[in-house]
Amino acid sequence: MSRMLGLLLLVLGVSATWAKDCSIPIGLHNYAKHGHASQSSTYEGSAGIIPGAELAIDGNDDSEFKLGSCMHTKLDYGPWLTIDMRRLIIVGVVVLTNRQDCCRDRLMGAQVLAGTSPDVSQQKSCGVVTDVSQEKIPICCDGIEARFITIKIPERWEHLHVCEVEVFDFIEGK
Ligand SMILES: [Ca+2]
Repeated sequence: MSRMLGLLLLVLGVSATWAKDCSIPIGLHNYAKHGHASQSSTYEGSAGIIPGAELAIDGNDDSEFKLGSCMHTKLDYGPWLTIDMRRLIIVGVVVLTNRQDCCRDRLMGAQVLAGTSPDVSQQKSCGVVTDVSQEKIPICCDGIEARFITIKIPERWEHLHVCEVEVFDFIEGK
């Protein structure tokens, strides 16, 4: 292999790595914050908190339930949260802030979907939550065109709770 070819492959390899970068963006516009959110049901809250879907996009990422910034469904089969960003974007990364005061394992296996239709069956999968060890969980969408983002726990009875969902667009070369 010539040195030039090796260098070219190295550059291509680095570019491919960048294209799959799912790190949490800093200082970019969060498209979820200006949207509308709905959820499969609303938990009959405690401490006077009604944990509606809007708390997932209120711009507040406090991760203790009692602080009133987390959405929370009832015990549903396949609970879901959908965010309408009210505009089409090319989605790069969706960042979930998981609840930290209790029950962080409930988010394991949650699917993050994105699409142009509010119909979840028409949305494409960005990825699945496989690690709940960190408060903030980035899921890479890698360029799916979408107006709607859904977080759904498939095929089990579960409470879904997320304290913030942030959606960032895809930056070519990042
Ligand atoms: Ca919140």
